[in-house]
Amino acid sequence: YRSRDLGRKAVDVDALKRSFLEWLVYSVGKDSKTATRRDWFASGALSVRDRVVDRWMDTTRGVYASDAKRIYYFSMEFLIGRLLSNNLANLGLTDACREAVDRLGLRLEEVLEAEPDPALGNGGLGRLAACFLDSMATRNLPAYGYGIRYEYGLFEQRFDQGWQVEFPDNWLRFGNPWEFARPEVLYPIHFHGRVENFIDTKGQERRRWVDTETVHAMAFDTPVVGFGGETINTLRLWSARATSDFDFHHFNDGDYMKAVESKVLSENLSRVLYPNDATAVGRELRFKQEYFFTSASLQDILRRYMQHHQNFDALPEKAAIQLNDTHPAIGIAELMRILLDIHGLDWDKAWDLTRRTFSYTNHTLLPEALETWPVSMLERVLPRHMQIIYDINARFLEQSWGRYDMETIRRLSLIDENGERRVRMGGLAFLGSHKVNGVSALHTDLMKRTVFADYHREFPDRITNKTNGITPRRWLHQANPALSRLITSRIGEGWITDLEQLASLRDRVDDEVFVEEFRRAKRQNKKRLAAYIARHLRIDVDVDSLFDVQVKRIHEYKRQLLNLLQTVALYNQIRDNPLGEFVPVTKILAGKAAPAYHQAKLIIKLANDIAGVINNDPQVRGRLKLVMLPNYNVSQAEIIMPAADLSEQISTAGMEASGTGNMKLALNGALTIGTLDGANVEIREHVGADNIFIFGLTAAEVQDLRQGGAFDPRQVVAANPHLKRALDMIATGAFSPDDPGRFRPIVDSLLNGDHFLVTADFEDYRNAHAAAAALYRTPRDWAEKAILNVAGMGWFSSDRTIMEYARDIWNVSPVLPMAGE
Ligand code: DL6
Repeated sequence: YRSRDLGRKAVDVDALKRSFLEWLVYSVGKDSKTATRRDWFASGALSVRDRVVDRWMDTTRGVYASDAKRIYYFSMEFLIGRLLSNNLANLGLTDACREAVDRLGLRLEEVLEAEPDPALGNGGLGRLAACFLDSMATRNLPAYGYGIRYEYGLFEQRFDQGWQVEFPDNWLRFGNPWEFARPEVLYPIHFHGRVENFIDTKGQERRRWVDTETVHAMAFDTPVVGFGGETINTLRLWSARATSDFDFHHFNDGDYMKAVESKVLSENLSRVLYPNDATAVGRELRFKQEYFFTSASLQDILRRYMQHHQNFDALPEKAAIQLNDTHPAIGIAELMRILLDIHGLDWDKAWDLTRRTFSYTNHTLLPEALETWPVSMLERVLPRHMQIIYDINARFLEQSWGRYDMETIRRLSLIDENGERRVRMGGLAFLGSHKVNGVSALHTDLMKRTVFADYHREFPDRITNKTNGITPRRWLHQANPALSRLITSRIGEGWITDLEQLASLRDRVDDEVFVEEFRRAKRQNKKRLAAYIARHLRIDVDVDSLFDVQVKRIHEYKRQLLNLLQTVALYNQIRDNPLGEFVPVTKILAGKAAPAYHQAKLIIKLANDIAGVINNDPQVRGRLKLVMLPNYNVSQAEIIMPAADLSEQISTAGMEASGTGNMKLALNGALTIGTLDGANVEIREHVGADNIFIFGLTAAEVQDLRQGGAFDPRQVVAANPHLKRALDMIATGAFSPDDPGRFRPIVDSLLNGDHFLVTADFEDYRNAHAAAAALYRTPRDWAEKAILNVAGMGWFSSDRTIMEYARDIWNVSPVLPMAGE
């Protein structure tokens, strides 16, 4: 197999330029005089797509020929980010394309920035899925991503007088040059109806789901380009289409409007991504979305499997289905239904095949995020699946009678009987999977000891840890060209696909030239971010100040509030000591709040109000700035991560399952200030305890403090003058003179209980900040630790994570593409 060329299409500068022009004229329908940047992006994307297709087919051919076991990654979210820059980088075509674009009189950056950022995810879970796609393709694993082609992605966030306002993200408005529509790949998805019992020809009692309402799922395929362009996998997203018979009787009745209305309603299934992160949604449409894409994907998988097989015996040897959280967990009941009702397998056989095929990743322990669905809704929307869930439950609990007390059995049951009866999707995912994994060592340990303790006792080998990772292609090679070039100049480019090679940078900390160049790269990235901030917010920030970054969803457990309180305390210190020598600090925050999460939105307003006061206070004289950037997304993250000096990972210990922003920042040479939570624990092990600022309560201490009942935030506040003053200012309107009581709910939440223990960790956090500032005074020492962070982060490549999944959960091996004739 020829690994360096990209198929039949030439990749030299002239050919690329010709291709750009051809697409522009004959497909976009413009000439170069009238073309907009968006037009150039479209023709560029189509030109690059051309250079992917031959390889894509080679990949498919290789997998078909070997009938290898495939990975199917089921996820409600794929937060893939822009593709043109990523695909160019992975194909090694960035320089040629830059030159071609240059000859057309354009700048490559302008073309890249014209691409809408596909926001088909909320945050960590969706971005992890995207990093995994990149790693699976790069490691030649035969893998498909399956999800939903939302017409509207995550909302666009703007600030109106400091308040978050949401705008629809109509990302497909100008078309999507990357996708291939597959109108022929169409599956019926059924809802509602009723279940009939009947006796089949063999005299067996069987069930049949009838009188359903049907929607079609139509496939759209996006090629997933592995690094080097050797393997090109597929992301298959489903779009809802009304079936032609859907509105048939309305048409017949002459009710045209009603017919159109029902068509529109049925197509709502793939209309919009629910903008919730770490909270279960609880809406029927959401549940239907979950079933919609899971059922379509299973039908697709079984169709593919049946091309090579006469029965289902080998299914678990040919298909590994990974459930990205419980969102697709209804797939377990769906596969059971298909095997039992359509193919007539007996229960034990069907259950054995199902369990060996599925595995499940848990991403959160937050009780509000654990999905449960009302039994009454399931009975109405998927009556046959509800029966199957009852059967799974009955067979499982049968083994528990006599061995456990009633309380334990109640906890083990798939049906939560407290109040309205509800199906526990975590339980279903656990029972229907052969492996269940957490996403960091601490998280997995807590899974065993808390939410899944009862199941873990029953199935002690099922839970396994797979600490998250990030793709070095997007998050270092592509996002940070300055540092990438420096690294490659010293150790070669092997690190791009073998990130552990970064370890050899440890030997460079005494190499003054290297250290100097490292600092220069960071400064260049800080300049780029400063320009971005100036462009978007008209705030000038000092490039030599300490860039202190907290970027992630706004959530009380992530404790942006702790950061803001420390900011106010620092502000007070500066004002109290007008002649004091302070390390200049630029605090940079970004993140979206779920539209119905009022406290989180109030925190955004507080950040903006504090920024308004601090940034305009002449007493501060540029020693402290606070920047809250609107509309945090993957593209913005690519500018922020390389520019950070300090990475804020300050969640209440035990609450952040893993975090992956923590990895992106450390890999780009930021020092972490953080709690011993999620993957921070492992980051400390890898970068060394001397190179990270750890503070605060541990997960065990958090648990003790909460259970002890003696924690009194008012006492803590009263005893800490810095904290008290900051809180008083917020409470009395120092930052909101137009509405002094605005932030009362925030202050009250801290004084009355402080569930997230912000006050408990405040002083330790402030001291950790003082230590960071002290270190920053000696740039050489800071740089050394930053280099040691980069050098220590190799293990956090998603290539490592994905190969662990492949070995321990999926039992899947790499497959090489096969060249066609
Ligand atoms: O595993 C990916 C990511 C973790 O890094 C975060 O710590 C965790 O909060 C996040 N979870 C979600 C929402 N979960 N649900 N359901 O995004 O997963």
